Amino acid sequence: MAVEIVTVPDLGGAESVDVIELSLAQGDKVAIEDSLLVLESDKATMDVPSPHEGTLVKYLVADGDTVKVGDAIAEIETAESAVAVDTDAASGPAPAYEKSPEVEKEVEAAVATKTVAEPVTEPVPESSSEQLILVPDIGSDNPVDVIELSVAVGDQVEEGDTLLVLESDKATMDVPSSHSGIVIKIIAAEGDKLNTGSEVLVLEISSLDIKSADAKSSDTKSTSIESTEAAQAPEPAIPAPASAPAPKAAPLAQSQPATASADNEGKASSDVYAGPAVRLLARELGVSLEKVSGSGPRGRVQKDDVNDYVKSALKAGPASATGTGIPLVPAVDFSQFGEIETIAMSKIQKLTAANMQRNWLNVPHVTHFDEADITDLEAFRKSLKDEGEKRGIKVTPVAFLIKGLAAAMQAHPEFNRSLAADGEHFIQKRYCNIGMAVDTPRGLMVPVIKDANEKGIWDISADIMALASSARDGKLKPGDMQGGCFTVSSLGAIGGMGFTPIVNSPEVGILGVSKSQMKPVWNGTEFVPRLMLPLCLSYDHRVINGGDAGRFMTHLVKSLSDIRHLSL
Ligand code: CAO
Repeated sequence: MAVEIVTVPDLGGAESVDVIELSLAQGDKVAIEDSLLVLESDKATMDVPSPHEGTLVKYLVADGDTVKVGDAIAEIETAESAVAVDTDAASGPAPAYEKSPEVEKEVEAAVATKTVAEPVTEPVPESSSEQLILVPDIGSDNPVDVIELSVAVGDQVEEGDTLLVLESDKATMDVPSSHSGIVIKIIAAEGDKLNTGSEVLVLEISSLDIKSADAKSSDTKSTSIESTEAAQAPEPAIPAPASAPAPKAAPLAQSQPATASADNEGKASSDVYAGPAVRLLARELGVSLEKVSGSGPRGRVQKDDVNDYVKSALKAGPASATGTGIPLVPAVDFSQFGEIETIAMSKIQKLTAANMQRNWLNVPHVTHFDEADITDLEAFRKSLKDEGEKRGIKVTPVAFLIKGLAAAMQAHPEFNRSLAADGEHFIQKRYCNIGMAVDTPRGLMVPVIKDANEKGIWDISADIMALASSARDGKLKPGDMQGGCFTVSSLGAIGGMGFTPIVNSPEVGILGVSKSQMKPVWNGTEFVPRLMLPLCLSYDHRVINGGDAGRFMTHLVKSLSDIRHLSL
């Protein structure tokens, strides 16, 4: 083993530059050409590639330091046999230069001045010609993948603008335009494999552009290494680690995390001021760079900015993490319309809000409506009043609903399932616990009646009373609210004709119950007054089909209409 000192390579004329990014951490494995750090002068940024393969022992500089050619920047532990590569631009991997927006402006200004000073003294006839753009020398015979097309037909491109991004198994590179003009035809497509000399696209260029490009080319060669190199050769970026192919993540662009950028909004990704290493990271994470706020000098997007963007996108919840692209509701200052008071939500209200949103967004709901004739059930329930008083138990219609639900779930086991987290299996439950929504002053709570299928009306009624009272007194234990298979939400004592309850996922169904009413019902020969109970069954359509729901509801309605079925 040996320790090699890496020094600052030729800076293309710059005397001293700032260290603006340390790309690795102490102890990281380094391959030849991996970016070690990013330097920035007042004209350009560049990645410094490693000339050695090994392990990063330590950096000898820190973020923000100013360094010059030959300064020691890092120690790399290498195997004795490892071959060192000279970082000098002539023989080693070229540092990846990237023009800052200021440099681009300077170059444009220089070209404009030149154009006015020299060729435009003679009027140039306005004509246009087509220019076929080819892939420049990519330094290898192996084809490389087109991973990003940065322009579209009709776009006006300036010389040096990125046309497309190529990726080999070792590196990504931006292919800049060698001319200014309008894109009239795109030949290469994303996913294509291209070689040096492959056709990329066709530009329509005016004679003015040709002249100015020529003038710029001859002039800037001597004055600005960065700009001419960038315009005429592909811009090598940070080499991708050999073992880590760039995964194509789903774009996070639709989400709106807290760090959504104001300064880069509306720009094309290729116009955002960022280095090749950062572009690679953004591509790997599926982040659109124009959404990221740059915290570096002059708004340069850094790796940390991309990582922070992803963290904040994940923190923003399902709308961002799942890429649903749901636009946020704008904040409104209601005080402009009248007097207001801001009231803090209770913990339960906040939890309920989060659960409802999660379930509403994740579960494809359908609600099935029906009515049960509970005239006889109600007569029977009332007949239990005296005995109930002796037992200290009040029997309400909800006890029969829970009993009926448990029986229907036994007969239709698909209602006692959950979708497995992998989305490819059902979990069939052999137990039958039924949750009951309870309206409390602090918010909605759902205690669970355990083994409802094994209990009679008295036991279920006793459970309802005990759990509802604990919920209202804030005395429920965590275990009282766990293990539910299905939920019942009764608004019968309050009113209403029907509603669409939200499935309490990962349960697959919820039964909403509204207020029973006497209605005239046709019995085949005449209308008779019957007590009808409105039932609303919401179900997860990934697990339950409409036919299943219809059969389940019919079973439930039948057993509530004639409770003798519950004893079968
Ligand atoms: N139709 C007509 N009357 C009904 C009824 C119905 N569907 N269900 C219950 N009732 C009547 C009962 O007959 C009883 O009246 P009597 O005292 O005259 O017999 C009275 O309402 C009992 O109401 P209750 O609320 O005290 O008891 P319950 O067993 O009916 O309900 C519970 C218990 C915990 C479900 C209920 O109190 C509750 O909190 N419901 C709200 C659920 C909720 O908020 N759901 C929405 C969730 S999503 O936002």
